Amino acid sequence: MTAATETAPHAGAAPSEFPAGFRWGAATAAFQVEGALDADGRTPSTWDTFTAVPGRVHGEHRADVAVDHYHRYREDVALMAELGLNTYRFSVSWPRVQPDGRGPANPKGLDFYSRLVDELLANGIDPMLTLYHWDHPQVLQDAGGWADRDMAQRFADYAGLVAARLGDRVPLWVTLNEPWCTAFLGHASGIHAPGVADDATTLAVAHHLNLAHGLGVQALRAALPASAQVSIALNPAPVRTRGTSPADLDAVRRADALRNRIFFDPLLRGAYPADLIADTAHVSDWSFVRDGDLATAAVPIDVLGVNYYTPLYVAGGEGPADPYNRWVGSEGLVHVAPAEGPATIHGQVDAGGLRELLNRIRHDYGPVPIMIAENGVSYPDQLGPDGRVDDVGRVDYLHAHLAALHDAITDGVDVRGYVMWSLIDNFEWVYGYSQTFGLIHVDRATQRRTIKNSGHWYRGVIAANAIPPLNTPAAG
Ligand code: GCO
Repeated sequence: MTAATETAPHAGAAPSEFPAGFRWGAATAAFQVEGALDADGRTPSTWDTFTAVPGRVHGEHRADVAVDHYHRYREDVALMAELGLNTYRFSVSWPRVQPDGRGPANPKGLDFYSRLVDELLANGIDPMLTLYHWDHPQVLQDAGGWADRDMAQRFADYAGLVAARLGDRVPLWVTLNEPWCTAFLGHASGIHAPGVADDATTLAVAHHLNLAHGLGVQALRAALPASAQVSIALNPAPVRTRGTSPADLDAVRRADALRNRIFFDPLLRGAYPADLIADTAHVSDWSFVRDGDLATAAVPIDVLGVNYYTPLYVAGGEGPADPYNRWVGSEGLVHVAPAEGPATIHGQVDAGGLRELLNRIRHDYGPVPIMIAENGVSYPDQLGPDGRVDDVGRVDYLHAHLAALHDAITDGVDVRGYVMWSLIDNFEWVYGYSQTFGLIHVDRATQRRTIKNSGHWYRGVIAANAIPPLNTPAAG
């Protein structure tokens, strides 16, 4: 992995301009914002089931209301327009559209997304539709879920139904959101739905997701106009070590294979990394990979979505069990907490890691166009007595990461847009509502929305298509 990690100073007097036509957006996900879990024919998802088990979610919070986006979407689109977004990334709830996980679509389920798309377009905002953001129908989980190869075809069929209804108006499509989380958090550590903890299953799930992505792209291409852009949103991370021993350096290689190359390589090169196969040979013989699968997984995409939060620090040797990173088949590999710098639930704040990551992708996988499909931070935001949310920490975070992104573009990386996570405070999975990532604050008791100072700052960036010098104080 190459590329500088320090962000070139943007302390000059001139703003740093982004390319013409650069996309500026914000993101949400169905289960995190919609609520209305039993409205209009929706059936339970695997996350409905997972979060219903006591002890799994902070404060026993539930997503049955979330931020009521299902009913308040017009108000939320108006706020997106006030922010000046030209792109809104949202996900479709599979069990809303296909309650039985197979068979014909539920018209009322699709109707909601059709209304949302029309509201976005009426406000000059391009829809960026994620087909799968972890909430597949429970009925499919009962049939084996992603551990079962058939799930890949179920996903492709579902993709075709959504594209048939919305493909005339949605220009940007994302097949899967963060398959690493589905595979490793959902099936290795088990701290995400469906709560499985089995190394061999994790590897099969990762492959079935890669296969599903490829079959999904084919289904989308069959239904969409040629102008549509198809992508996937991965959550890679720069992998680092502070150690110098051979074990430390080998820990970087192994963690990079399990976090990054297990998806980069099949999707962008049509093959799994040989070292990954070797490292995990005692866990699985990888016989779940069948002839033709990798050619399917590697079908061309138009854009690679990158969700970036933080680098990953590892070391060789033994260490405490790490609930977040279960290193499948890699005993003697430990995730270490970063020693310095401000840390959040996602780890160390490190804007230079974004530049490093994007240069690595370009260096190792070529000039694939990139969209930042998620980047953001949770801080404990408070509504002040003046009715404003002075989230200066989030402004600093966004400013530093946009400066790093600008540097990566200057380095030659083809970046087409930036989608901030998140538009609005929402249900943060096992953290419930305890973590707030939004540009928009939500009063949980009243559902009242308030644009935070970071939202006002972001609106200025979008209007100028540029970031101010880093030494410019955030407007209060
Ligand atoms: C993820 C998911 C989002 C999270 C966000 C903040 O990256 O984990 O895509 O659903 O809410 O990243 O953790």
